[in-house]
Amino acid sequence: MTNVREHVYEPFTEQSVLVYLEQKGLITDKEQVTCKEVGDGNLNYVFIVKDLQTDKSLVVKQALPYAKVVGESWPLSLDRARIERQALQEAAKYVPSLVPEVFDYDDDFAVTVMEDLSDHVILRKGLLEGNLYPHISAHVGIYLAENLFNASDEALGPIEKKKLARQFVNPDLCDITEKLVFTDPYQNAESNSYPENLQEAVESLWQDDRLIFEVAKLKKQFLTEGETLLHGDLHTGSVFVTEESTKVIDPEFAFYGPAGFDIGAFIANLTLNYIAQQERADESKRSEINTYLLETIEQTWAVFEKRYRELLLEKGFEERQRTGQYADYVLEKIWQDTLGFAGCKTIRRIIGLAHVEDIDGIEDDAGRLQAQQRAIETGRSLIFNRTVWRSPKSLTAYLKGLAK
Ligand code: SR1
Ligand code: MG
Repeated sequence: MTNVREHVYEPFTEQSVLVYLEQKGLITDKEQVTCKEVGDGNLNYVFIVKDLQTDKSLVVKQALPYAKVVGESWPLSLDRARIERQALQEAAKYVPSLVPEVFDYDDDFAVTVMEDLSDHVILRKGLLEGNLYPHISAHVGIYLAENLFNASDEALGPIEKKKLARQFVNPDLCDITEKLVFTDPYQNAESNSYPENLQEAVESLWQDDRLIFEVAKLKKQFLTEGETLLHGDLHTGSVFVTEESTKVIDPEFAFYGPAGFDIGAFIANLTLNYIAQQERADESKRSEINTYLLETIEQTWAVFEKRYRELLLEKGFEERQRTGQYADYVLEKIWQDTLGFAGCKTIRRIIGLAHVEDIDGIEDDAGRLQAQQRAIETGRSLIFNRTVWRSPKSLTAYLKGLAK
């Protein structure tokens, strides 16, 4: 290939991405670089391009016009690349050290060129290898507080907030979440994916009218409550880590929604990891891992709550929003939503289309089934107890009861 047609989208190959980068002046000689497609996500291509002489590298992420995990039968708007890039740029205003730097982009090609984080590992993988990252709760707590506050009505005022919100209308990606998180796991849907030996537990969930009603309420919140700009898919696969550094990646699901959705997603994935570790971790390490995960859940909320309160009291748009009483009111709602959404996010990873390695990778059949059943039950408890469990201690006390 000698040329890439300007403004005409085409999915890149390891060869054509170099032609594109050369045309854009982002590399000087395509013969002097290596390129590898490494995307293992559900939706996009990710190329790592490395200059052989300087050893400098960058990432080229390109959206595909369909969901890679399903195939061309599930078309998806390419506009999500713009949304992801703008969400990264928004986050960089408040927490530049916690997101990858965007070097360049091209909306016609649905491409973002950004910092290569190959020296980091995906948090989910790191946790599954038994590694403990001491700064995760401090970093993710701050990421959540800064982003969720700074895009809200209380930070921006209603006019600027609406101007920002209209850039983040993301129907295709919201549709994925609406279906895969809030709808399909609660009915006999074609997209569901679970083992036969879970059929009884799944059917009992489908018959649980009280649960179905609570999830319908949470879905309505997701559909209608445009409180702030969300990451939209903040699981442990969307966080890159080293011992010292944390980078939150992949905000292609970004949209204006209820703040608790992001916090709930993160806590749900720590919860899934905790449940899985009871079956996976070496007995000699399990107690240390358990303590770490429970502390990380508690501390993520504590750091988020403290920083969010400070921001609201200091920068609230109206004087009456800069009071302890108002902060208590806002944070209580976010906490209840966090638990409810965490419950939905836990259940979807067992019954729905997209699973997590934490649970699916448990080798022992009986152990895996036990973890799947526990995850469903924990999800149910999170949803039902969202107004009863007043702090993370209630959740971690529940999880302690599942420890081996
Ligand atoms: C069709 S995409 C499946 C899932 O992958 C993403 O990470 C989101 O969680 C989505 O629901
Ligand atoms: Mg993703």
